[in-house]
Amino acid sequence: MNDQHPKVGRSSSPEAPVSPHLGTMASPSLGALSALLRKSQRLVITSHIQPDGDSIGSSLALAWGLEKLGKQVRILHPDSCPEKYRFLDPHGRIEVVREGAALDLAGADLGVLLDASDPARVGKLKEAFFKAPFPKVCIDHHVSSPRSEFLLHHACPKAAATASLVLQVLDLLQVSLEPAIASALFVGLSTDTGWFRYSNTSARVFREAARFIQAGADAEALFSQIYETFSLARIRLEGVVLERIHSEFGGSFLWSYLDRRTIEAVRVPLVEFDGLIDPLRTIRGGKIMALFYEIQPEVWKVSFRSRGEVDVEAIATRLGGGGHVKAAGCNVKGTLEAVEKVLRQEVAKALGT
Ligand SMILES: [Mn+2]
Repeated sequence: MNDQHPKVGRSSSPEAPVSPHLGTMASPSLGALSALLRKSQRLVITSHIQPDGDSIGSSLALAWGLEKLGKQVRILHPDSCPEKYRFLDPHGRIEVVREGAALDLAGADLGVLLDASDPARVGKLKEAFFKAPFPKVCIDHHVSSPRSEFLLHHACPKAAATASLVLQVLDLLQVSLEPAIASALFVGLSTDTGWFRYSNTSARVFREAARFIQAGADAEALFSQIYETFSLARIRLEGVVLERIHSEFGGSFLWSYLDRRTIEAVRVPLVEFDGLIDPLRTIRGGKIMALFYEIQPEVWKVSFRSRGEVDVEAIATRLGGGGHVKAAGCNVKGTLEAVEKVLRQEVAKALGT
């Protein structure tokens, strides 16, 4: 699930001034980062576990852009690409690292982490990437404090997607958008904004989207690839989620669950669970939405969404997870009843009841 995605409220501060060349004015730190990218020759790009449209699109677009400048680029991801995004990478440029596999990264001269900053978020790549001798940079749009692991850490929570930041980098590097790059970035931007519906969908997002379309991204085809290619099993699983919706606190708290037995019976891989919570967000009166699914016996991954003022990040953080005000997640151990109980207490606090 895209729990780590900002679906933050619209910023009240004015947007950065628009420059005709760059589309948007890049920050000095992105300038320094781009200069470092330009100087480097052999780069390793990585991103977070449970890859989403933004991590995949941003990784591919940056790699292709850097290759246009004659650089050698490897993309290493800790988890495999969900089926719906495979079309973006027909030649298998993204290498998925196997557990315990030996990785020779000695020849690289720069590591780039995209769409995350916490080393724990790169899963099984953590050791290989962070212990490698090359300097590391980070390009991310999540709220985070500066981290010593990075020579340069560009965290821009105002950006709707990492794809927006990669666009700025490519502009600074004067890499022109070609259809494949534009499509990959369009996927990052469109999926992180819930196809231009979430509150992070700013005017700037539409300006960037317009550039991607202009450069050859086909919005209809991309939409169809991402949102209209579910397996029958995945849709049936959504049926189970819908059937099990519980409504509590006068309809303010809506939740559903998928237990181990159900998950094993349907044979839908966890990577395809993305979006299962979305229908809960569409119910009138809902303030906090939660979907819990049992990823291991008595270990539940809980995804939260909020509508209105409730901060679900605060709930997730108290339970050892994190995320954003409107989308967050955590893991909770115990029986379904125990998890429900914990959640109910937290929701009661958050709703002030
Ligand atoms: Mn993102």
